Amino acid sequence: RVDMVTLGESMILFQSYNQGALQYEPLFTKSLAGAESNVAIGLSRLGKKTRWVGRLGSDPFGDLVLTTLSGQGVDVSHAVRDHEAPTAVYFKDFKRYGDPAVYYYRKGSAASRLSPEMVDEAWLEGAGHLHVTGITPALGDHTAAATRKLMEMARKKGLTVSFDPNLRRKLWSEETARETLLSLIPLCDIFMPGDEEAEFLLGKLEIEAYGEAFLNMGPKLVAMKLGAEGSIGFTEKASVRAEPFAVDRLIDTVGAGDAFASGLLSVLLDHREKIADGLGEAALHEALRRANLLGSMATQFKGDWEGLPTLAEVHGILDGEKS
Ligand code: KDG
Repeated sequence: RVDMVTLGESMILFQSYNQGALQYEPLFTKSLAGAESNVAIGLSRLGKKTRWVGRLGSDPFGDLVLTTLSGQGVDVSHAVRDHEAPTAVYFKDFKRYGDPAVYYYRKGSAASRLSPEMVDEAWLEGAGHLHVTGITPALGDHTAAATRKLMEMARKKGLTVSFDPNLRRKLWSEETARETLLSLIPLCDIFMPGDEEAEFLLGKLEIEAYGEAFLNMGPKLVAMKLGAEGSIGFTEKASVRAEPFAVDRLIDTVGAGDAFASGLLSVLLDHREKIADGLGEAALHEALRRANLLGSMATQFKGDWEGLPTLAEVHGILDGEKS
């Protein structure tokens, strides 16, 4: 049994060793990145069985993606190797104040060649939940169509589906991004935008109005990330706010949203059958708190996922709070 399956592009990430300006840094560390595989790793550390599906080049970087993910307990048996296109790479630049800048080298990558005909029902075999992001549809019309097909397939097979818009402005035009992301919302049960993404999609509204508007599009649960304000969850029955966790040393914000998704799903997947009828307030609050905790932990370590906790660590922190 697989708790969650996800589809996306995973890349090799190069980060400057000294966290200096990219152009002058002589040393780089090499790791794995990719929003969806970040979520798979996060959930796996929290004790869930996860599967990552994606296309990789037949190159050493593709090998590294597979060995890293399987080392983190993620099932990669459905990953596909492309013999003509490479695994993508990307660089993080820590020079700027605030969020690191990212530079992608991913045009024409193996993952960007995903098309609807390649989508395979076997990817969902034995799985209860599918998680997708707005990054895969940003790679091209054919990857958008493939994402849509997999979401529809999952729903038909009775899986629950979560969708994080992960808006990456560098990858596509504003109009295509808005139109495509909005068109995928009705295909998910759990929608998890950030406040800036909500504004991008619907214009400036009160936070509560975003919740109502997204619920009206079809999802049963909307979990909104509010940055330093924590998060808020909406269902037909309730709206619940969860306080943020302090960030003592802000190092790297990239991956925080994926950490949030892992924390949230780690609780929601234990209540999967209740999502359709509206999850209770206590479970929703627990999911949001854990999501906030993971989001804050991710920002305090270099790398997208290296700072993510195990379930024992989460219990240690959250139980410590109560005593
Ligand atoms: O959410 C983190 C991702 O942005 C990062 O891992 C790289 O998947 C990535 C992307 O496309 O930006």
